[in-house]
Amino acid sequence: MIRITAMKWAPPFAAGQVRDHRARWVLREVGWPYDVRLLDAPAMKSADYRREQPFGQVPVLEEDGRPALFESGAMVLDVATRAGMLLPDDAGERALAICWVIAALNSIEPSLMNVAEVAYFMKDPAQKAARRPVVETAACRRLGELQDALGARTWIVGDAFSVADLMLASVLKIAHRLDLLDGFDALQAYAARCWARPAHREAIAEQCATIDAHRMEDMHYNALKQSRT
Ligand SMILES: N[C@@H](CCC(=O)N[C@@H](CS)C(=O)NCC(=O)O)C(=O)O
Repeated sequence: MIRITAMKWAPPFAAGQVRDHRARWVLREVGWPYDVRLLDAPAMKSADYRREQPFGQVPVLEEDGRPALFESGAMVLDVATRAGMLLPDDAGERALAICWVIAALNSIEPSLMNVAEVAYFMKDPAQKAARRPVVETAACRRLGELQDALGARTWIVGDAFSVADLMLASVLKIAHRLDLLDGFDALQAYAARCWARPAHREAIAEQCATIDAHRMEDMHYNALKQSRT
């Protein structure tokens, strides 16, 4: 049985966005059952867990007899490849779909995370006001470039939903939560198409139900702070 690792709780801005939704989504797309292991903060930063996830983060995807995978992009590609689903049949298109998974994570997500960092974590109002327009301009440039690349197509590569669409739509959730998709009508329609898939809706509902069932105290952040002092 496949097991993925997630956090017991996440703050409201992250509910439905924590990256284990990518593993849940792809597994539901291909119809493979899985268990979920829930961790608190000290467990995520423990030496034992770091042997599976060197950065002390979620998600991890484990299966008997295979090494634990610790990058959501790797999980999505691994599951799709092994299932023989969610990747175009044509070799060239398949290579391009993989290219778009990497682009989502490497060329688009970082610019959106820069905005998220300001919106959710920067405390000083003056610093926040000065930085937000800078990072927002850069992020919107990337979104515009993605929209141009998508053009009038339904899916980013080929004529069917693929892992490339899954990962792009996952990354676009960050932009949506930050109200950055306003004005990008084609991207919004594209993302909505992907988010409407039953596998995505179920994955998000499952993650949110876990978060709702826990409280911040269940993460034991204080115990982690104390162990670091
Ligand atoms: N590149 C990694 C990023 C994983 C990541 O950022 N995980 C976040 C949750 S979405 C996390 O574990 N944050 C808690 C922490 O860093 O302590 C992936 O795509 O799997």
